Amino acid sequence: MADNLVLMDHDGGVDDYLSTALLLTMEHLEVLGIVVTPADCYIKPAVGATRKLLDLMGRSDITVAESTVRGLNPFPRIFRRDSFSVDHFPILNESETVRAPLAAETGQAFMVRVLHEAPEQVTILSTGPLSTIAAALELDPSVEYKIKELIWMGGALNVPGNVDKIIEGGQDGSAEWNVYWDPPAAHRLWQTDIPITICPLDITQNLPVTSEFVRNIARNRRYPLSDFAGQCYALVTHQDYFFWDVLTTAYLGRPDLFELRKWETAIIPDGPSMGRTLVQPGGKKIKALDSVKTAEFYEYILKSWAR
Ligand SMILES: [Ca+2]
Repeated sequence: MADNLVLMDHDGGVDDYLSTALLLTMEHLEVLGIVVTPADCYIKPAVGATRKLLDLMGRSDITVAESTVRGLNPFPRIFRRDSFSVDHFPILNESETVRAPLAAETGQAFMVRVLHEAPEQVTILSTGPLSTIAAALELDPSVEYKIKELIWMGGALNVPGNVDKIIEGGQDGSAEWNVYWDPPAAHRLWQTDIPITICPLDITQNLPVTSEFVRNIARNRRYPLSDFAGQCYALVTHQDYFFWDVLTTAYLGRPDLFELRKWETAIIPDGPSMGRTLVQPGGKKIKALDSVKTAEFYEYILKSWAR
C-alpha cells in the first residue's frame, strides 16, 4: 500500500466530516490518522464527531488526534457551533462507547510521529488552516521531506476572498478563511519545498450545494452514510454553501475529473490583505484545481455515500 499513504488534517466543520466520510470510501488509499485542528469548530465535539464517524464507517482502527494550535483570526461562532450538532446526531450515538482511539499526544506531535514512522512519503490532505502542519514543522523540521504533497482547500487566486470586510474590520476582502485564520502558518508552508496543490475559491464558487442535491441524497437515505450526509447538509442549507472540502477530497479519489493549472503565488502574512493568496511571478510554484467535470463529480459523491 506504500505510495498511497494519506494523513488527514481537518478543522471540524460540516464540510470536514463529509470529507472524512468521502476519504474513507477510497479503497486505494491508506489513511494513517486524522488530526483535528481547532478552527471551524469547538474542538471537543469535533474530535468526538470524527471518532464516532470512524466507528460508523467500520474504521475504528484509525487514530484521531487533537491539535492544540491557535489561529490569529477566529472563525465566527455561528460556523463553529455546528460541531456540537454533528456530535449529537442520533446516527453517531447509537453506541454508548466510542472505539476509534484518541491519540495521547497533541495533533502536531502525532503528525510528526506518523510522518516519521511512515515507510514512504505521505500525502497530507488538509481541509482547514495549515497551523497544525506548520507547528509539526516547528517541532521537527526534518518531517518536511516525508511529505509527498499537500492537498489543501485554501486560497482565492483570481476571485474575491470569503472573509467579510465588514465583520472583519480593516481587511480588504481578498483572503480566504483557511488562510486568514492563521496567515503566518500558510506563509510558513509557502517557504518549504513541499509540493502544494490547492482547491481555491476560484473553482469551489462554481459548485454550490443546492437544495436539489440535498434532496437527491435524501433518496439514498436507506444508506447510513447518505443519511449522515443529508443531515450534515440540512444544517447548512440556510446559508450559501459550496463543495469546498469535499471537492478537495474528491481530487484524491477521482483525479481524472479535474483539470489543474500551475501558478506562482505568495501568501500575504499581515496588513489589510492578510491571508491573501497572491498570484505573483517568481512566487512559490503551486498547482490549483482549475475545473471539474461537474455532473460526474456530483454523481461520484452520491455513489460513494450510497453505503
Ligand atoms: Ca474545513
